[in-house]
Amino acid sequence: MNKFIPLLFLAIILTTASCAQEETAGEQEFVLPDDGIEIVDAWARPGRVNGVSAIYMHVLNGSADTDTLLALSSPSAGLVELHETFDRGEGMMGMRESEEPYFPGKSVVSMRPGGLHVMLMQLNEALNEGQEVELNLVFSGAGEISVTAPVRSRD
Ligand SMILES: [Cu+2]
Repeated sequence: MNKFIPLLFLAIILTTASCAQEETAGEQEFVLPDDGIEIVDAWARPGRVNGVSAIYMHVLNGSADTDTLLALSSPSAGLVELHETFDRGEGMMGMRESEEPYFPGKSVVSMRPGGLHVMLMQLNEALNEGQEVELNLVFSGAGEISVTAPVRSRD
């Protein structure tokens, strides 16, 4: 019985350490817009024709209210979805369409590798490093926003 206690402590320490690291990596200061939504630092992963890519960004909602992402599209992809990453257990990660496309007022939602992302599927062109990909987002409050994301390998 006593053998399990140190193991439990170790598990807690490891969990705490990895959480702290994530927070440090996410320590970035943003200036929220006075109103509406602003998207900063958008970038896309490389992808092949008929393949997939992902776009990451920080979504800054300067309005007082939660905004909802209604639609996504890109001239480079046949299908675009907001995805979330989840733990499938046994060290496997999966992803699925987010059922909560909500962006709370006066806050920043960050899309990062291993987390929330915009998934580009059915690519109609190859996305190579140095190129750019266009993404259109439609929010219920902020309306339509277009961003241009440079394609780059994961850094
Ligand atoms: Cu995805």
